[in-house]
Amino acid sequence: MSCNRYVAVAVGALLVAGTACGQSRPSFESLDKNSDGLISIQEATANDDLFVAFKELDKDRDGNLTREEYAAWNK
Ligand SMILES: [Ca+2]
Ligand SMILES: [Ca+2]
Repeated sequence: MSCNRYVAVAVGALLVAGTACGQSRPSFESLDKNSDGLISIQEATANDDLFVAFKELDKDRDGNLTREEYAAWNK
């Protein structure tokens, strides 16, 4: 009984850790809310990691990420 309980807790912790690490990046489409083919800084705020990386990824500094600019982060 107590052993099963321990396993359940361990599995639960792994699930939480996997979610917190966000191992799969969101798709370009899911971030491009208005479907204009660009991720604006406003759209990037939906993802904390992307928001932090935004300035670095926005190579031409136009305030938007193209699909190519986003791909540099998405690897
Ligand atoms: Ca957009
Ligand atoms: Ca750009």
